Amino acid sequence: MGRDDRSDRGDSRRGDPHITAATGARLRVDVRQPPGAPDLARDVVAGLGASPKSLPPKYLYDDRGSALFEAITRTAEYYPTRAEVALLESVAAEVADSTRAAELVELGSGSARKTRTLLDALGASRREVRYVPFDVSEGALRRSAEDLLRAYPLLRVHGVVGDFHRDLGAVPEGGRRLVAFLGSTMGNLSDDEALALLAQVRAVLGPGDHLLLGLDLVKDEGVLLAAYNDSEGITAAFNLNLLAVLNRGLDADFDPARFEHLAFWNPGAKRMEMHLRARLAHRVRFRALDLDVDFAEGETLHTEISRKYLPGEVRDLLQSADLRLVRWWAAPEPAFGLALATAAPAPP
Ligand code: AVJ
Repeated sequence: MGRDDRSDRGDSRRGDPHITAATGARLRVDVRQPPGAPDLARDVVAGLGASPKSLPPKYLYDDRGSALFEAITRTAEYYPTRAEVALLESVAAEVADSTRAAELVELGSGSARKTRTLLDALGASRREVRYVPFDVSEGALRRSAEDLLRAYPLLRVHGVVGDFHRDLGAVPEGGRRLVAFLGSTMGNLSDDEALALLAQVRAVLGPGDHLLLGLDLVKDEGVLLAAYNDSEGITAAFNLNLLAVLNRGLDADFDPARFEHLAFWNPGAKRMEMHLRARLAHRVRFRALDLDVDFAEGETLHTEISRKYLPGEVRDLLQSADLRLVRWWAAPEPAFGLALATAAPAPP
């Protein structure tokens, strides 16, 4: 994802026309290039031109998609958020003790609740802590930043709106750092992409800095299937919203009624998969690309993977990215894990 944009990393931070000033003396938001039309056009040409068809999951999170995901986390069946919140609440003091962080960098949209749990444990209500949220959705980032600034009078927020696969180098210099990558968001990545991302995180960790990684764990298939096929149909709406993103972004003519939500467990790859399945054979036009895409009846567009981990593979995964596991906490039923890691000491 976003491979070809590497060249803009690092050198263009100052004077970047995408960086805008923001409200409030304690709030600054740098707007990097969000996943917008150029990326979308390229990804559609590549992903819908291929067989099987697929698109990167980041396009699910426009403002409506982000709101639908928040609604998913409140469904009875979607356990990961509740499992992680409960685990985090029970170990936050240990995380703070182990890290003594003065800066919390959060990758991906986290629920405000998780952020507050970490900020409270880090003592943000009585000392100056810096919070660096990193998100593709500017709306979601600003809303949560403003809530937090009101709740923590000593907090400073320096948000980065961007694609963390590409813009992680734009995370501003800071103090003793805790990078939180929660919600099992890493599970959306292929194993190769996850490794690449961990290596990028590793690059922004100095001595004494930490990574806190939330990972959903392999569990009973029925629990997994229910979580991605909630009875209110919110996950289906979240998945189908991708078609609205494509219609708007590339002037396409998808009819959501011609697709159905499909989510299943892939045991070989240890992941949930979300697809949109065509109910009938039809053609979709992308006016902005002057492109027609044919769907056969029953053909699927793969929209998301959600990798579930085995506790035994976490240490090796981190190690492959030159990270060292220092603490591991796991909650049973529904199983969910939190890993605390540091940059492995440089070889002699
Ligand atoms: C936010 C990526 C962790 O994969 O469980 C929820 C997104 N997709 N239901 C996940 C999601 C369908 C979620 N993550």
